[in-house]
Amino acid sequence: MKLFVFHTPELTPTATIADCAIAVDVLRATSTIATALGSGAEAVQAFSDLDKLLAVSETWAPDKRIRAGERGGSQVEGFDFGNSPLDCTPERVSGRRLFISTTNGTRALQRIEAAPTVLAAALINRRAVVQHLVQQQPDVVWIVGSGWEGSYSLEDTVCAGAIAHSLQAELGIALEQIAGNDETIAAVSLYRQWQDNLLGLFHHSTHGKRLLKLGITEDLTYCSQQDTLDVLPIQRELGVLVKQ
Ligand code: 3SL
Repeated sequence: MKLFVFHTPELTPTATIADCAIAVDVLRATSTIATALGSGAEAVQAFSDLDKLLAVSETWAPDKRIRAGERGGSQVEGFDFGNSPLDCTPERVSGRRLFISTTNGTRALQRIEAAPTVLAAALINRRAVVQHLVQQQPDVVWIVGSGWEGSYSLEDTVCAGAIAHSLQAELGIALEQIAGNDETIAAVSLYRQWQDNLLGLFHHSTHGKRLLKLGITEDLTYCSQQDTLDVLPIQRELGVLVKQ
């Protein structure tokens, strides 16, 4: 198995595709997706375009759908949810489909949607993702950070590093044996430096600071936890993720 980390969708190769591609948007799209599925959502359908989301979700019964829209960290007017994982309680999402569009995370998912296996990872469900990789042993794995509008983000890179670090330990091999690019080594170094203070790292990150300015503090704490959710979001059909 070879693991490649790409910091943003824009830096992800276009001429090839991985056997397994993993989208990461720790703050907060993939944390929200994993939480919604853990709370019993029927599925999560991701869109980069808000109008498309509205048109597709319109064909669903209102009591079977939730529309989540985020831009710039804030909830889009007229949508049921923004992008807070804490909104995704069993009472609110169970048995419903979450139609979601966010600034960067849903774009990352769209960028890798052609891969034979597409997963969504965050720190909270890291173990479930690593277990899947250990069991399935795909040859080429991409971890694609969502970043922020084309820029690098610390929180997505540290999550990529958390996955690589744990995978290497589970397989009992040296990092150099699975690292496919320098970004993978750098991501693991970042994780090893911050693994005991991930919330502290979020306080240094541009997007963490953006969310804190908006008064979004509890989400940061929630998203900084590791391995708290045994949920593997996996793409079942284009753009539609279910819990495996
Ligand atoms: O960029 C994204 O996709 C979002 O996760 C950003 S936010 O955390 O909802 O502001």
